[in-house]
Amino acid sequence: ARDLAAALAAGTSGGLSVHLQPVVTPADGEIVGVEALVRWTHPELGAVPPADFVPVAEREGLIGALGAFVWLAACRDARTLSEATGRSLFLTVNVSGLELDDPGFPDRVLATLAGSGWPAERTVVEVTESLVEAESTRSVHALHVLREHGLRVAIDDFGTGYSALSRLDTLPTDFLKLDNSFVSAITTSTRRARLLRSVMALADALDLILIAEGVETPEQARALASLGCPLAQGYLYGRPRPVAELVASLTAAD
Ligand code: G
Ligand code: G
Ligand code: MN
Ligand code: NA
Repeated sequence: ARDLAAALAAGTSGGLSVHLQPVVTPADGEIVGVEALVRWTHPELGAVPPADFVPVAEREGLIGALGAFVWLAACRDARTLSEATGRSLFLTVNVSGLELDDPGFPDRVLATLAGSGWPAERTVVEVTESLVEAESTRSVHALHVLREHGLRVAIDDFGTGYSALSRLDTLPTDFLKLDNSFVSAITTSTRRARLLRSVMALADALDLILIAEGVETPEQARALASLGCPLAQGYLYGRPRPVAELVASLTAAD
């Protein structure tokens, strides 16, 4: 925890960084957006997964500082990538429940967007339903405020035990991100493929855009494309990488 506090105080030189993973249209693999994913390389431990240090940041009251670092780096890197590729990409940023519940959160995000010149209209806040405390009207209010300013909201990890259909009705939402674990079996199970078709119908009915996560094989990509899944993400299209690497690979391909 002390190391994380020091790293946050030092920012990039403390081993923290943000990687970007492409979000694509599955039929052609064209990049249309990126998800920002935080990374921390500890001087002795090496790479520490966010699943390990994000909870520590939450417990130690460091989540605000971590979020501030991520938002600034993500906006800056997304702008670099958009300018280098000439594409009008969107950016999604993961937000923890505690961060969202902080009364200053919407204003801080809006200030970061304004300061970095990254448009609110191309910004998506990723939340997991479980983290938007059912009783926290403040968290829900924060999402409404951000949407009034042009941002959009994605429900992350949809299809896992943490998501509830009832919340789809009450949360202000624009995207559904279908969890990795759900996509893995679509080509080997007809029932799973049918289930996916139903989830797509559900998304359509609620005017939500579906993003299938964890696409690793061409077969999965074909299955998603043939079902008309609008957006996808996964190692097949690109791993989370530093912006410089992504710029290099995207501009070399043109
Ligand atoms: O990239 P992956 O292992 O590496 O991410 C693991 C988990 O960490 C995911 O559930 C993701 O939502 C979360 N995560 C990644 N980056 C961030 C971030 O910047 N902020 C928060 N709060 N969570 C993040
Ligand atoms: O924010 P979220 O909980 O959705 O985090 C997504 C996680 O999935 C991150 O840890 C990211 O690095 C990881 N990931 C992204 N693409 C793939 C993939 O194709 N396969 C697997 N197994 N994991 C992936
Ligand atoms: Mn996510
Ligand atoms: Na997910």
